[in-house]
Amino acid sequence: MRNFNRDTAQWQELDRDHNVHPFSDPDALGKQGVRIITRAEGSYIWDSEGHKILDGMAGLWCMNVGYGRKELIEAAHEQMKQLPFYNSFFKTSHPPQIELSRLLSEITPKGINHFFFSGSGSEANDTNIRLVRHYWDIMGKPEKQTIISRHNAYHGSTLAATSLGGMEGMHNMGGKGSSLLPGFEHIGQPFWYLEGGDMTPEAFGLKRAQELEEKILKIGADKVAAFIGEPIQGAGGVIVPPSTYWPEIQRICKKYNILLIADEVICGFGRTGNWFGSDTFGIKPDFITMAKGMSSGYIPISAVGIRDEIFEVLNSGGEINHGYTYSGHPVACAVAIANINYIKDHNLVEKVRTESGPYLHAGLQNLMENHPIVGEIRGRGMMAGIQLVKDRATRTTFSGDEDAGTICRDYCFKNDLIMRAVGQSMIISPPLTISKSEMDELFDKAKICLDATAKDLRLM
Ligand code: PXG
Repeated sequence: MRNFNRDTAQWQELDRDHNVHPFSDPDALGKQGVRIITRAEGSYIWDSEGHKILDGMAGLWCMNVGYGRKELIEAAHEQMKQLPFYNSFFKTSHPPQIELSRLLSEITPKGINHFFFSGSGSEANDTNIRLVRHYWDIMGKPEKQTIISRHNAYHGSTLAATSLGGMEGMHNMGGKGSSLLPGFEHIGQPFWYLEGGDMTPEAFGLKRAQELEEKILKIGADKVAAFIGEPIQGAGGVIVPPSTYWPEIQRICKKYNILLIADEVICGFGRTGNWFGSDTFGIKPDFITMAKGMSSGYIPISAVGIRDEIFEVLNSGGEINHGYTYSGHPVACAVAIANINYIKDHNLVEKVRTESGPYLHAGLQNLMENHPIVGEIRGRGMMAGIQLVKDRATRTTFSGDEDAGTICRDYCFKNDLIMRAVGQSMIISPPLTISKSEMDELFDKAKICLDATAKDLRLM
């Protein structure tokens, strides 16, 4: 075992001196000092001070099979010995990539049988943008360029994926709108709890879906290439659309000849209780984006899955001028295969659907029933959001100095629980392998943190 022999203070100092962190204020973080994570096993991580922390976020929504699985580790080791790298550019391929594509075609939604590999969710979404436009060009409609997404959507951090996403703070980095490329439009998100007002969830779901139709008519269907959405918005706050939403989106895409991209980076690989969130919501996508749970985060890999009818067109269109050095990296493919086989061999998808998912949601629901600042529990399978509210009856959230999300997140830190705050929601997305007793621990710790938050805000 490697021994990086330093203490916490030394790590923090070196980190401050040399590391620039994603989505962080470097000065504030440097002053505060980062937490150093040194090892992990199953559903737990350990920090450099020896704290054992329950990882309620599965790393970053990705550690689907849990930490320390020897099947994945050995797959990487064996593949590194046999063929640590070869590209798939120049009329070559290799067994791990071919086997992984075959395996993916078995588990992805029906009709998705071709895959283009890359290293991250952002790169996969860039691939989607390029392939979608290429498709319309081959179809003789090169003016179909615009891609419609949702406000508050997260689809990655490359320039194109930032534009595809709907996060204003990201669009405005570098100056107002300077990180928003032309050719991207956004409609409202189907977030009933905060934005639905007096409407029923069903009526609101329809209304938000129909914003797509309004946008298409405004731009002109002959200019719109695709719509992209996550089956459940993850980073946006675990936003589960009302039941009316996806069927209406599907109808509109079909009516106006718009391609549908399902971003499954978080929802994929069992998290919602099916292999893909598209299965959970009856979505029939033309493209799907996958990453994270594809290798349970053990190694970077992502892919775009392409529907047969679409691939037939791409297949007839000459050269695809797109690719990354690490497209189909053999070690990453070998780990992804071991990961998918682990999920299959341990029946994790079915367990999430019938056992662990219902257990998680029942436990959280129970927590909510007796808690003044919990307004809603949402999610599916191993994905949940706890909406913090000031007043449950009127669905009024905290604002200004009363930042319940940050307060609660800080209590989670102190109580050795990882729960992420998105605005005024607490997010839970544990490994699919989390046991019932570990979930009980999660409920107990969450209650301590919620109680402390409510007391700070004088609501308990
Ligand atoms: N699509 C979705 C739906 C994602 O959640 C990406 C694309 C981009 O993937 P890469 O591999 O390029 O990061 C993501 C990533 C958070 C958080 O704090 C979420 C993500 C990334 C970083 C932070 O919730 N999701």
